[in-house]
Amino acid sequence: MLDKVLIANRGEIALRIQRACRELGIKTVAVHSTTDNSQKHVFLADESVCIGPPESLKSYLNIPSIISAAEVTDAMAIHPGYGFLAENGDFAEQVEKSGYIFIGPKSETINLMGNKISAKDAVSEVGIECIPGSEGELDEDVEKVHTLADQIGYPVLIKAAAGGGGKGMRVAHTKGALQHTIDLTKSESKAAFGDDTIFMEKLLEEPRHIEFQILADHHGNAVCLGDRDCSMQRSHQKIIEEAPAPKIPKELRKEMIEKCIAFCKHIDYRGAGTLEFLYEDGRFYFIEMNTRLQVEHPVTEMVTGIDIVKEQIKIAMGMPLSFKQEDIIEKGHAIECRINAEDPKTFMPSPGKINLWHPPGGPGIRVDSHIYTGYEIPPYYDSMIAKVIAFANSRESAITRMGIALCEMIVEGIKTNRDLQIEIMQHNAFKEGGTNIHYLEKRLGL
Ligand code: MV4
Repeated sequence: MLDKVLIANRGEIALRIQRACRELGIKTVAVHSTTDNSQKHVFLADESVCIGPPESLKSYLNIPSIISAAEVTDAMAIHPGYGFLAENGDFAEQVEKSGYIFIGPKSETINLMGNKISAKDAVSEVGIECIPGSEGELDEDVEKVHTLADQIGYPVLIKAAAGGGGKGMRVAHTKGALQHTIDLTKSESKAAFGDDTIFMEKLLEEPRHIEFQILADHHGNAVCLGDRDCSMQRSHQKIIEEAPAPKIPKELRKEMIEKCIAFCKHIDYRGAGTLEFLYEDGRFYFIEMNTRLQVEHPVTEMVTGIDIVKEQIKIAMGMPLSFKQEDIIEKGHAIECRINAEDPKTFMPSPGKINLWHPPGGPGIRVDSHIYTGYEIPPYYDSMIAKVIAFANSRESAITRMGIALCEMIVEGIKTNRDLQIEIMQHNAFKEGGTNIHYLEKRLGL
């Protein structure tokens, strides 16, 4: 039995993980930077440890400091949340080598999926389709590269193997631009990740971003909790997610669910994970896998009734999944709006003191947030301050509920993207469902 978990994160997700621990009767250790000593989850934790100064590199990314905190508090396991060290294979390895349970997959799995080339190779083995492109690493031979690009057809994308989430990626529209694009992507990747391995893909021009949530235990069981549509984004920051993804043919969806499960079994995956796809012209193409809990996990929880964070912890304890694929009953529709402390025009972060906070409520409304009246948003971290989730029987009703919730929400003292979210709930294209990844930027005239 796990009796104490250290939560190596901050903000809403630290609070979310803490609540899951409580339900399981597990004690919690909060770790925090000096500036975060007044975080809600720190107040509520059984124990807390300051792990360093405000800068993430010196606190939430400081591996020795976090492992020391586990030692002094005698924690048994570490939950990394999302961001920070959640997909750092070295961290997972050091946690396990130090004698603690890492609540997540094996470090080898994190590394396998961290490299976008090995990830594509791995999913291909179970028949998951990838975007046409180079077979693995891009050839050194200029002639061969040009021939390949001609075969694929311009525009092509040059991606860094070590990249992901929009980092280390460039488009070449013509043969003339190709070599320069390759050189640039290589040098940027070397600087950012210490690795200049790149690959080529055909550019999909108007895809949707759809992902599948999976859970797998240590006993060879794997399930898929369905899909989410995360196409509403700007600058690679998702702002709205929903489950299930609208307008996907039923049979195709079922086939994808089966393939995702087969993949988890194939690589002996354990824990929670997400397979990300681009969806265009009725086909799914794998792009990457996230080996962690995601920001948008609540929409899947609302439509399946499954607590993904509790399941993660139970899996880490070695417990088998308590349900089978056929036990999962998806019901209704859920939408999540991310509320960010940012300037609505420039999208620059807007840190500062929250003078008043009234979260919305009522049937079908869930608010995951760590803020409170009087809380001061520090300038050092992500600007997301709340997630408003609306659940209803139909997508249409969920949109209506979300609109009402956003209107009744009060955040004073800082600027937020609330009005933008309200506006999107009223857009006809959003109401219609199935907008692509460029919709928001086009709509904003960017
Ligand atoms: C692509 C693509 C179009 N064609 N690959 C961006 C982040 C990383 N996960 C992969 N990304 C993309 N890969 C091909 N071959 C377009 C994107 C992309 C994107 C993907 C998902 C969500 C938002 C996006 C925003 C811009 C570009």
